[in-house]
Amino acid sequence: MPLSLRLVAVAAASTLLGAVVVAPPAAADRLVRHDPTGDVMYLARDGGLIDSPNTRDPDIRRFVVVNGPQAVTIRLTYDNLRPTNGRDTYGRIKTPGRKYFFESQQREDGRWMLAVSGGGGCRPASQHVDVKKDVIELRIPRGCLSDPRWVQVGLVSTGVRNGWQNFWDDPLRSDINPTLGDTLSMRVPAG
Ligand SMILES: [Ca+2]
Ligand SMILES: [Ca+2]
Repeated sequence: MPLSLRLVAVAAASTLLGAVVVAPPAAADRLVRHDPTGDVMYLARDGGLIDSPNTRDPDIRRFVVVNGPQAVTIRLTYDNLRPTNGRDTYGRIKTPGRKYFFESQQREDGRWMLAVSGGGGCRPASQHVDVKKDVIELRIPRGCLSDPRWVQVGLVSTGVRNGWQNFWDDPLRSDINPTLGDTLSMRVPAG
């Protein structure tokens, strides 16, 4: 399915007046992508792929990128963000001049870690995890990304079992590409 900028169109029709109200489009500095649930795939060690629709923990259902005035924010809404024995979400951010890599990990001890590389270190990057809302939000200050005019973001969410990233979901595809980061979003311009 091709990517598209989110167009917020809320129409309301009155049974009395027959009026239709359409909200203005969403801000141009963001990408909102809805991904199906039940599209997790199992990646076997021999490279084989098998549908795994009942594996919920790495299943992303909404993917938002905001190229905001202070930071680039990546907001991921999962189908079920309950604690697991291992979860790893990683990908890359492409800007006009560089590529950066990031990894958000829930370790076996339950702690959440975020690492951003490729920019000479990025300690101010942070993440907020809201398990009740099934949301992980990564916030990467613009200074870490050389104040990008636009960004493209690609990532995969994986469920880890026995030290192996068995279960995969890519919020930009209904299948997966086992080659990390090959699926990039469209450009999201700075707001
Ligand atoms: Ca999904
Ligand atoms: Ca998907």
